[in-house]
Amino acid sequence: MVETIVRGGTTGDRPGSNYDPAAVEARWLARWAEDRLYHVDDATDRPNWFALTMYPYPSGILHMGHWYAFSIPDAFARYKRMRGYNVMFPMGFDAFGLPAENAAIRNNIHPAIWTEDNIATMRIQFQAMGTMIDWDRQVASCDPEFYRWNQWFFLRMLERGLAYRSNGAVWWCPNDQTVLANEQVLDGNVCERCGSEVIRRDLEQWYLRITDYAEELLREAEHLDWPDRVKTMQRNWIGRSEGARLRFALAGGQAGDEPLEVFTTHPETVWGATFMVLAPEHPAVVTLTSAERRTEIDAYVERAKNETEIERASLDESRPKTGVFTGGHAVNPVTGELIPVWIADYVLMGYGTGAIMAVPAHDARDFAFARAHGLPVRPVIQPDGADPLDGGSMPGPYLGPGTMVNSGPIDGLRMPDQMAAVLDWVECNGRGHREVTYRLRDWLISRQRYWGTPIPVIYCQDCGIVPVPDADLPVILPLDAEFTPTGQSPLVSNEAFVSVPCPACGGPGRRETDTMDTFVDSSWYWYRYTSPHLDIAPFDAALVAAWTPVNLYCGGIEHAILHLLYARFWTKVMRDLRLIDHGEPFLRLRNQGMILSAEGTKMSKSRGSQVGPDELVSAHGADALRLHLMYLGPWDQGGPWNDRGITGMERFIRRAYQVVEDGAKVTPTADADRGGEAAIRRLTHQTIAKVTADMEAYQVNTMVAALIEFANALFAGRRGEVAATAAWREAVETLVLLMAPSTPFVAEEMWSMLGNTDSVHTRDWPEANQDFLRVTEVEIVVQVNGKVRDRVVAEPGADEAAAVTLAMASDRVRTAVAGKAPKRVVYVPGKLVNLVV
Ligand code: ANZ
Ligand code: ZN
Repeated sequence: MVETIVRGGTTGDRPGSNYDPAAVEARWLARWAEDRLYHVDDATDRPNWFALTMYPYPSGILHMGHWYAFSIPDAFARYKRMRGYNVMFPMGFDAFGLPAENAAIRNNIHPAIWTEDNIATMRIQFQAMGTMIDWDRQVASCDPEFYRWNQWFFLRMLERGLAYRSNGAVWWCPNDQTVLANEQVLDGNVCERCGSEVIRRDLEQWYLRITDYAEELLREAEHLDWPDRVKTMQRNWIGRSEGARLRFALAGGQAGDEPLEVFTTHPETVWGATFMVLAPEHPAVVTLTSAERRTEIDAYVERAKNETEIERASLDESRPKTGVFTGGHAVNPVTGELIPVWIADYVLMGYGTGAIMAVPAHDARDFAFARAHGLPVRPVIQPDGADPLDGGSMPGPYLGPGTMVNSGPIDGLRMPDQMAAVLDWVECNGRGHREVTYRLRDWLISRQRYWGTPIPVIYCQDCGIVPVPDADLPVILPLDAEFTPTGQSPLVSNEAFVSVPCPACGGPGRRETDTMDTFVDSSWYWYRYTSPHLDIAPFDAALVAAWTPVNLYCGGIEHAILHLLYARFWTKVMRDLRLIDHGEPFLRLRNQGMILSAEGTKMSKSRGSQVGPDELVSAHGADALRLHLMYLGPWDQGGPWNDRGITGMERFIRRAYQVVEDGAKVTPTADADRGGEAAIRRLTHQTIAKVTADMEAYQVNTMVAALIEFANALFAGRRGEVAATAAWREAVETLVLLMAPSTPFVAEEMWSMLGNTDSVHTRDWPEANQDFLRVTEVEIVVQVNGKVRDRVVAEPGADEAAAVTLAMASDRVRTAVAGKAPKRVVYVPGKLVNLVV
């Protein structure tokens, strides 16, 4: 794209030597604050645009990853502002949670003070980064004015049965001494917070009924402009399965025994169900177990408890299929046969009904189990054109399509095509009913830790669980707690907090001492930016209507499931509470990749591979670092860190600065054509078009490349004749405008050097004029008898006659034609002319 505008520009001193990044940045920081340049009004004559970036946890330091995650979305937000939108780019702090508490314990300082100090430091760092954050809108989740609304939402959910208390097996992190939600357990058994191996414990906990929204969460994700991999991860996490619930009566059971229910995705195979398997934790195990099998069963149950879900759910064929016969039997509901009931760890209590009908002929794990324990295998789906399957000798299960056999009334049906007929048969004959099952579990929100939102309920001996009345909110987290982890909430020992009268009867009550998962805070925090200090509601409905849903949400892929799923759930609940009118919070999501250490590993403080931005900023300026991060590669991919490129970015800025410095000295003469004008105009408008398209596509690396090319071309021509034209002036101004989102400080400086008294950040984005983009000449290859002889320059629309005339004007063509008249002419318009002589 680079064109040589004018030859003969002189270089002179070191380019841009008057540029002093530290002075420029300090000057404009002060000036912007004075002018309240980043203050956002709620209503202007411009359309609102909500640019949100996942709020950080107040660690106290903005490291390179933060710069990557925030400065680039800041450039998008600035770009949108210049495109005519009233842009809000707010910031807050995810201030509750274990990291603050753990750090506070380590440093022997109260989490509240630690957090507050860190927020103050980080605000300054955010400003130094050159972000257009409106700090008047800051929220911090540990602030009672914020978390009281967590409590208020919780009470609304409690009223609607969306919050409930339940006993069950939960994940416990022995290191953090708290329970975790399923989503916070990675790879089946690792604590998302600290990396320790988690264990199962039976505890009574608070849950939110996210499963009520499973179908909607699944369906509506399809329409979002989100990266596909995030949508896929959510789809898999929700894990929808269609099938049937079937009932198996217990054999010889006393009257009143509940039948065993199973969830199956293959109800057609019920004629082939030759045994059943229960999860070891299944409540029916106790009733079914015969006296002589009790010891063995108990031992197995005990053993299974200490296995992780991931081990148990493993599809690995080589994993031994252990299990124990209970001694009890059930009745196959279609054959009437008695079939043995086993327990085995590969059946999970948390999925379906915790019991399965085993069809070894058509299921891999059931097959392995049957072979290991000598149980019968009965094929019921026959593959086309093969010998009839034989249960005794088949080497493995048959999982493909085929025709039903040995299956009474459904014999002959084609599978899977006629599944609907099977389901109809099951329902009409009272054997069960259609069912959809999800892997998604309800969200466990109670935590036995200090630094979080108190759950606003009071336990009373007479009244049970009593919600704290709205008027008594917030339930303030006492600051005088002993917060060392003990496995119980530290609030338990805080008598003043715990002992309160029951709001219903006035008798003695005890407060809930668990706190909420901090993912509650991040499930709705962005709504609060619209009215951060409102004290009569979580947010102002009219302002929320004016600003949400969020137009662009940026953040890390690591939140693909946890935060983004919870946030979608919360939004749907708020819609059902009629607080908002939409059910999806983030219309467009973009994930940045991760900046890795130079070796390509995750940057880690402990391994010393973390690189801080401070030295680079003081050596090259914040603008150069912003550019460097943009230029590292595609933003959504990230990559290994290197700082080699940053000097190149600084050089680019200095050249641009020099171009502006020189340009500012020239008063453009009217519009005498100095030859280079058309070319400079074209380059200017080509660059506008390219940078605009890249910004729209969030392709910052190629955008920076286009800026560099443009600046280089202007630098080369800056002291030539064309530099005195109006076209040149436009080019220089355009360069500054196009740089404004990426390098906000130096762009502002250069803008003022050009004699402007307003801020470049309030200017309109330049528009590419198609007239200047038009190609004014084309090169036509001239062949004589198919052999290339020359190239000629023509007007873009040149016809055959014009092309031949131009061709014949060439000496080399005339020599090749040797005076003969062409017999035939082949002309590819604008590209090639072949003279056949
Ligand atoms: C009989 C059957 C026959 C099955 C067959 C499969 C193939 P997805 O697709 O993941 O939903 N299952 C049900 N509940 C289970 C549990 N709690 N633990 C372990 N396995 C369980 O899987 C559904 C299938 O997984 C169900 O369908 C059941 O086995 C098994 F030829 O039932 B099937
Ligand atoms: Zn009471």
